[in-house]
Amino acid sequence: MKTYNIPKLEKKLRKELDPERYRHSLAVMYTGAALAMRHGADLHRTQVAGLLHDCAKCIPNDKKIRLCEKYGIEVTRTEKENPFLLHSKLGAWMAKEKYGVDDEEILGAIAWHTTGRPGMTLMEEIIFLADYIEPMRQKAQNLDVIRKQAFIDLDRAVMMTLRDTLQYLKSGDSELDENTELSYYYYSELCDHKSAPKSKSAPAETEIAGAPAPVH
Ligand code: DGI
Ligand code: FE
Ligand code: FE
Repeated sequence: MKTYNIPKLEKKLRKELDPERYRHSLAVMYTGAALAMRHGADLHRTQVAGLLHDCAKCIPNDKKIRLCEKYGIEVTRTEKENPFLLHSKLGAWMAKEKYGVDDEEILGAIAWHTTGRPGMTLMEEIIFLADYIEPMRQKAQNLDVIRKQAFIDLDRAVMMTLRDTLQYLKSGDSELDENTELSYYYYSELCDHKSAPKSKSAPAETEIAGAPAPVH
């Protein structure tokens, strides 16, 4: 597996971002690393994804649209009207073309870090959450609960993040990207399913068949 030169990537990224965004990128890299340790994701590749996730963030919005058109990256109507959303897709393209990342899972984690998508990979979920919970984030509600949950049950933490993001977007009258909504439905159903009792309809005999005899 390819090893990336992280200090070299940091040096290049630092020139592309404003100081605050660069600090956030480092924070997402280290928070992603902690989550990777906890949940068994690849530590090195998760750090690369965290470091580069916002590499297109500081490109002016009109240039984001122009670059997407130039490089054949599809721009939806919602993205055209909310061009900041494009920093994820364009970031994945830049990670590949400008930073030499050819790992599909890293590129996916960058591409989906803003809206999420139904059925994210482990690394995608980790970067999606690391971006939301890194220590310098302060504004979102329920951060303390979601931070804790991210180290207990990733799917549930993703669901809570999407739930709160949608609530925030609706309260501010922002246009919803369909991926944010579809992701929430997916994770919400997944969590309902997980917490449902396993075999409610199974007859009692089946459930205790093979169980050790009670000791008297
Ligand atoms: O780039 P960052 O600020 O680090 O974080 P991000 O890429 O997750 O972007 C966060 C913003 O994206 C936050 O203000 C919520 C917004 N967002 C997420 N999903 C949608 C959305 N904005 C709109 N308009 N529609 C969405 O579906
Ligand atoms: Fe972002
Ligand atoms: Fe970010």
